[in-house]
Amino acid sequence: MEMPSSLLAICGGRVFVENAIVIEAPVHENCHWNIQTQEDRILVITALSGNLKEAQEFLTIHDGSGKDSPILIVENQKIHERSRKDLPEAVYTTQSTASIRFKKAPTSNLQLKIQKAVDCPFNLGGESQCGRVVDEITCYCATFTRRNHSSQTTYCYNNNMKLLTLETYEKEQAIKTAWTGGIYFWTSLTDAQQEGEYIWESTNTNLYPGYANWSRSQPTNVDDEDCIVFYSAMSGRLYDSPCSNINDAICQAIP
Ligand SMILES: *[C@@H]1O[C@H](CO)[C@@H](O)[C@H](O)[C@H]1NC(C)=O
Ligand SMILES: *[C@@H]1O[C@H](CO)[C@@H](O)[C@H](O)[C@H]1NC(C)=O
Ligand SMILES: [Ca+2]
Ligand SMILES: [Ca+2]
Repeated sequence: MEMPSSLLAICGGRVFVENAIVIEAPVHENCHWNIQTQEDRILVITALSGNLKEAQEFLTIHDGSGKDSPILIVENQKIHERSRKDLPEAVYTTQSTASIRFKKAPTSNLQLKIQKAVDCPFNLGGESQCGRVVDEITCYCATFTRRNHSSQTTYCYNNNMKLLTLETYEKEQAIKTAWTGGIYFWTSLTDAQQEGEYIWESTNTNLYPGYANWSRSQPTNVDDEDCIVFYSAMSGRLYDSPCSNINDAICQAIP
């Protein structure tokens, strides 16, 4: 992950957020920041040092950069049902721009971290659950309608997401913690192109030499098993399986 560039004690201005920036609270009053990220992404604001709720005494965060853009408040932020409970307090915009207006200079050290994030949908219907299950910038949705691998790929795509990738132990654990209980979820891992050459289709990356946590004696490739499910239980791991099997799935959106 790229280190956020830090804007030290500058009084306001225009900034484009490639991935993340850090704003140090200004020492002057009336500092005004206009912040923008990629058009189809949103912004998430957290406090690196200091407390975001208390910071509302010194500044207002606006959804958009217009003069009349509404003020965003920590308390009013929607919490996605499956989100991690240990994520920092955050404010999300609904669009790619935000503005921050300091009414007065904070009395103690305050650093705001502003990151590019993806929107997390609430409206996928009763058969699905979404949340910030890994970190504050990504979004994951589980669908509990069982479909074959290609239909689940399409389902994710139709909702502006992609089928799951599991590139690290930490991510695997976070997914497991969010949706435990022995559920088979389709992932985007497949060796359909060439037997034994596993590719995370959603990111077009080879499985090897990356993190690969197969269940014991998997992959087996009996009956042409070219799609991979993740068994979500505390001891759960990967199994290869026929692509025509029907399973639940997890979709992901990554900024
Ligand atoms: C694979 O997953 C199991 C079950 O969560 C875990 O105990 C094990 O440490 C993981 N393996 C690796 C190589 O991380
Ligand atoms: C997957 O399911 C869809 C919809 O039911 C069906 O049209 C398609 O043929 C299936 N594909 C495979 C590989 O089973
Ligand atoms: Ca195979
Ligand atoms: Ca198998």
